[in-house]
Amino acid sequence: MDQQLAEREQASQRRYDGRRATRWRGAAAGVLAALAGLATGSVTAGLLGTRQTPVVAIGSAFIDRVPAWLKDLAIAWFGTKDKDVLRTGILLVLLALAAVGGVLAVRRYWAGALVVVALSGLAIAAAATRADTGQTGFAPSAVAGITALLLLRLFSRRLEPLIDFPDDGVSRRGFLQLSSGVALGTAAVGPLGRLVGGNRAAVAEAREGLSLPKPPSLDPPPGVQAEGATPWATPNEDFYRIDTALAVPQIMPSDWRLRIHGMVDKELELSFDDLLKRQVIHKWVTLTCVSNEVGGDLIGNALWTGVLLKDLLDEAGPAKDADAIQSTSKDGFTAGTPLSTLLDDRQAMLAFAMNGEPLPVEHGFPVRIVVPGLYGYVSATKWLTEIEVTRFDRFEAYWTPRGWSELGPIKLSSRIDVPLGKKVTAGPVTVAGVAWDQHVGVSKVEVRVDGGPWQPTTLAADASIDTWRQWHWTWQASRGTHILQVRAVDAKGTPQIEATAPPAPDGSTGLHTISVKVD
Ligand SMILES: Nc1nc2c(c(=O)[nH]1)N[C@H]1C(S)=C(S)[C@@H](COP(=O)(O)O)O[C@H]1N2
Ligand SMILES: [Mo]
Repeated sequence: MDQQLAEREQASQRRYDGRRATRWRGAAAGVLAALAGLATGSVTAGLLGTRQTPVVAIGSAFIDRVPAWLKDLAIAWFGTKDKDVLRTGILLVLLALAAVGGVLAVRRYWAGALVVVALSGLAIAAAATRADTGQTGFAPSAVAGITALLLLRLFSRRLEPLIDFPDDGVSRRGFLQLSSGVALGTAAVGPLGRLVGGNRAAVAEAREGLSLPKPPSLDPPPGVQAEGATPWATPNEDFYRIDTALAVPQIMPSDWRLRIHGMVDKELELSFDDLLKRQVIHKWVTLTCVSNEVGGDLIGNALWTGVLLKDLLDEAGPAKDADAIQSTSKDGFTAGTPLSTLLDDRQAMLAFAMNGEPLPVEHGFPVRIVVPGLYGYVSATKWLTEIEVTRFDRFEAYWTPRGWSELGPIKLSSRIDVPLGKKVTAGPVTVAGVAWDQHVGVSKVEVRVDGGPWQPTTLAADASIDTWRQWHWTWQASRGTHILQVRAVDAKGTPQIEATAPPAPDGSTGLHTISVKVD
């Protein structure tokens, strides 16, 4: 009787020890499985070129949903570190829940697995419901979840025997081996990911973590949108992209340096933080590519945030006989820009944000040049690393020996956006579009039908002479196929060049002409 009791007592004591022994091991297993999952998730993000690591996905969803007052409070408390705090917070909560999942998984694998499925499901849902993540945004979180599930299974197999036999050396050693294996593997995955995926994930995360000075408003100025025309402000994801970079340069903001040198009194070297400490401006500027064909879409309008190049150049003190800068990108691209366009009132800038977001990596992250009035190839250097103050007779920029003009002021041009390729029925039809002559301005836009008389259109409000201007006109359309044409006049009264010219060497000319079938 007594012996039975003692045996039972012993057994229950052993189970108690077993539970204790497996509890902290289970928690460690959960944390290790989660860290390994986050690591494979990051590598997946790097390979796919998405910035949606699981933590970023959850963080972005959180930021989207959090009330404004809480955001303000976070910024008041943590300043520009608010996003670091948020990411650390999310990581800690994830790891704490993973620890709970690990403890549960020792005795009931499915219960721990449920925790993992719930957490990765949350991240997958967060990534999948965001507009800007593309098709692959969910994948890093899915890979993270699968990694964690598999590892948790291995861990729970090793830990199960310890419940009944807490002193079993073989099981203990097995757990230790598996833990150190997983820890080593996790530590190795990061550098491996950078090797195969470039620095993409790290740069994407750094970009996501930046808190930059925000423009007072992202809304277009009142009255600039003409009914039916292209959106006046071009969203970042729709902004045209032109560059010679086979692989987009990946620059960590913390590594970025800009050297301003050459024909100057004082050489300057700036870090990204140095730039942020300077006076910041926000300015709508319409960027245009010299390769844009008549009627083409290599043009976009964005709200740029950055610092005035004039301020920096004044500090460096250009020599009297300098007439140009040669700007250089991380990938070796160069542009030659007249010094005068950087020192006059047009507010040429070093931009680090676009439409209120850090520059997208493909648009020059972390810093690019924006000069109103000049085509991109002579001014808008992305992934900027160097500015040399010099003279045009001392260098040739990237495109000059390749058949393009040394100087590239944007040409006055106009475009019909509607009714392009749309079904049109006889009666009143809205005809609308854009016209641009950056840093000169547009004063008039006219359209004509079938070579008839030029008709005045209604111009939308002008935000500034550095942006495109929208126009619209109501056409009393009759049945049949018709030819529509548009032309603009600049703010000085000079009409658009009607003769057709190709983009090379200094920008296309000619009238945008479309054919419309009216039923
Ligand atoms: N580093 C780098 N910057 C560059 C280029 C390039 O090839 N490399 N192309 C220029 C050209 S031709 C244009 S039109 C603009 C386009 O800028 P976007 O891609 O942001 O629209 O970037 C300019 N900056
Ligand atoms: Mo361009």
